[in-house]
Amino acid sequence: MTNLPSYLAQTTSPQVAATINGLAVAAKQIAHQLRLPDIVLDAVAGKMNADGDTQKALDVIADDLIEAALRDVDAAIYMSEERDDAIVLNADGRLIVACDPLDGSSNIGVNLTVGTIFSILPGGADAGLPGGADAGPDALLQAGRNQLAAGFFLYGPQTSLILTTGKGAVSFRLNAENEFGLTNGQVQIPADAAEFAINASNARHWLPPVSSYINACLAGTDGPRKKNFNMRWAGSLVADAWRIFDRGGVFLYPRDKRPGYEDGRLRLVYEAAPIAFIIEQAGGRASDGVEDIMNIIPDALHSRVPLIFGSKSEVAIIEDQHRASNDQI
Ligand code: FDP
Repeated sequence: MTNLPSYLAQTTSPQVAATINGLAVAAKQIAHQLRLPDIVLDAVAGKMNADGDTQKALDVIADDLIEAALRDVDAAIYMSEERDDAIVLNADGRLIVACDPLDGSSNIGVNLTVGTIFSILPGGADAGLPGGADAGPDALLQAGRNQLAAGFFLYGPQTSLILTTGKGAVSFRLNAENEFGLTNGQVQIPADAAEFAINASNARHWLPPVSSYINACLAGTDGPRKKNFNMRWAGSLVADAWRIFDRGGVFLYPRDKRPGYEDGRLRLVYEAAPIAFIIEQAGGRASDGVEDIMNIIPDALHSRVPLIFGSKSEVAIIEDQHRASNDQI
């Protein structure tokens, strides 16, 4: 069976391969930490992260393990949900790595699936950008379209990885030899779907394009879509995304009328952009309702963005609702 290092050797540069192999080492350590028999899963670290979320002890452990793994490879800069600012790892490094070290961690106390999302961007002279300690906003705040690779590790009943190096999307599973082995052929998202994922408790705050899309789904065979839809919401982006990669569907975390949710909840650099790259490579789409997520240049490291992704035809219908609405996002 093809393992992760041999897949990477065939599909990407030695620097990107070494970085993903380094992240895989950190992911195995994180998976191990999560399974320690005496771990208190929802222990709080006592701090707020850059986004104002309460940091769990495991958020900090995951972040530290990733930083340590990246120091061993050719990464120039590390950006993390758990840190206010980017940190320079290697002044001569050529890559920028952005991570959500433990996505879904507000679910961790109830033993639900969490994961590590990563995005690898060009940095340093190779990209015609100032690297290392001189990296400025132009180097750090790049559109997702510039990504060299992206993926996420899933810590669920199995430890898995879904990955793109720009040559399609593939998945791996941690096997009995503690190696990530390639599972299937290319991951392909079905173009059509009849399953949606949204936090429906926010329905009263939604804007018209989202309300009309969801209402049409809820109306089932009696409504304009003339088919029944199922709903699933894990509340952990990585778990919801994995399901969509596996069997199709659409995910929405839209902007809404609540103060602080004008741009939704999810972060562009280390959540939406990497998911968008994998989705596109798997034949799906990711949009903020109007614009392709991959084309959006972040204003800041922790910028939020409305995120709608999944099966192509459903994302197209939601974009049509936005175009038809006077309440553009
Ligand atoms: P979490 O804060 O637990 O890390 O990344 C943010 C996130 O979870 C996503 O994984 C998840 O989809 C979303 O928040 C859930 O937000 P709501 O609680 O507002 O539904």
